[in-house]
Amino acid sequence: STRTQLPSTAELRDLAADRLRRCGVATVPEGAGITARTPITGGVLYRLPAATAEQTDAAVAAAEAAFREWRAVPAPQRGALVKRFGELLTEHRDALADLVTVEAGKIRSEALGEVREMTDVCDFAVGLSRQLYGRTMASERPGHRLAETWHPLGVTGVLSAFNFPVAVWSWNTAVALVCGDPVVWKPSELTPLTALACDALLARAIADTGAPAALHRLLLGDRETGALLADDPRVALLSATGSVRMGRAVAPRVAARFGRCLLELGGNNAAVVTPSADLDLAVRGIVFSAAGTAGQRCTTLRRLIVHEDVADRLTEKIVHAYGQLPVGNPFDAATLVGPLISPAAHAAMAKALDTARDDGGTVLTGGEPHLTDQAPDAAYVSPAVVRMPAQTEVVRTETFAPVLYVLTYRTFEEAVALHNGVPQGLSSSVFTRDQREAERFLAADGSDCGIANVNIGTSGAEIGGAFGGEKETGGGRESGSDAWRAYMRRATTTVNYSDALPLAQGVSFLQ
Ligand code: UN1
Repeated sequence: STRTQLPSTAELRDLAADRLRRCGVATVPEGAGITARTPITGGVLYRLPAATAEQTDAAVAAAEAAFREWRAVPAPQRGALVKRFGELLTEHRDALADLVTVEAGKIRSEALGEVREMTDVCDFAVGLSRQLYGRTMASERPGHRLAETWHPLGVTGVLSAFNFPVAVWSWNTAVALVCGDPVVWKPSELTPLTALACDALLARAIADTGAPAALHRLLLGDRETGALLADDPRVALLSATGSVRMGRAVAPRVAARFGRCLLELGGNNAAVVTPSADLDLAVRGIVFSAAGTAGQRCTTLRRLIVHEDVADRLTEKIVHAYGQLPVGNPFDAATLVGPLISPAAHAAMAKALDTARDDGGTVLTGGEPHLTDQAPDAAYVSPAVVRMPAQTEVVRTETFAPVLYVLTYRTFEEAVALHNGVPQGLSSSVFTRDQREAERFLAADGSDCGIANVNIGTSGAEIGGAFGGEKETGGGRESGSDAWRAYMRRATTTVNYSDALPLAQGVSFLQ
């Protein structure tokens, strides 16, 4: 169904201006390089300046200078900054969530969830600030101590995507700051306003705690700004979230100077549904993961691999559930599917559906545009489910839109082979009540993804685990567990407290 009443671009601009002010952005800078639009109407909210090469250089230089100070501040004191930042995020939760809805088109509950993800990672990072543990190892030599210490790494560059305009930046930033690293952030060109709000809130936390002002620098820029950060040897770590294409452009440049990259690229996530699965529970998990966020999460469920005995029953239930999804104004409490980010995203979806049909697929539901009269520059569309005869090229490709391809299998081996038979390796699920199947899916020769779930969907991970994936997803891990290690350097230390000088490996020299 379609929600009919959309706010006007002018109303959304006023709302954005008010929420920006509340977050501490008194005036939005004016320029020509970056266009802030709202996907709710497709209209232009602001035109902002893009960072020049000189400004990018100055931002990195300032962050580098801040690093020299910050690395010597004890980690628990660094945690105090992140604690303050988390408080400010909680205070400004509603304003920030509104900006996420205006700029990324997320429904209210998901926008609030994204801000919650930010405060969660702040809590995590504050705890981490007292737990940046190294190991001590048993030395093979008498009177020797062998240990490792983790030190701050240096300036962390963050390139982030439109679909999680604030949370992914915060995973990187909260952890980098407690690890002793300043951050230079280039957000997506599509989401400059949420970035201004985050930058202002963090600047306030920095001022409130007396930390160096240049611990955070925001660069509103384009691909060229990203390339400058990739090439800059002062950027010790470049954490990049986005498309595989972006990763291919950035990673070799960082590698050429032996810099460190943390890549979080495309996903093509699948769920295997076995005959023993609780189908009603599976449907809820599947629909949230496939149609939630209008299919624009890197963890979105894009492929369903269903046992042939339950395929018809399951797809019928899914198609029924899709029929109940209200598409429309994301500020409307009843809406579950907001707009796609742009008409280009809609065009990519339509093209994928055409290709799927050419490949012998049947579109069971979805693909219809909505609200085209009211908002011709926006892209509202019903999420689609497509039954496919085989895992063709289009199924193996990540289209950043709500298209769920359904494939069937006969044996569990076949299901796992189909599951792993794509270039991406981010998130995965199995729905089953058979413990053997669940464990086989999680085993070394099961799912090849960085995230493997049982009886929940592929999206909506908690921040406590390490987030990321294998193959073309890029191999990086962010947020929880020991992902912090990517933001630090390890020093291995041997101390001789004896009056002898035994050499390792029993080597004898000048003895
Ligand atoms: C992303 O889409 O880039 O697991 C991140 C999830 C969220 C993060 C998604 N916690 O779906």
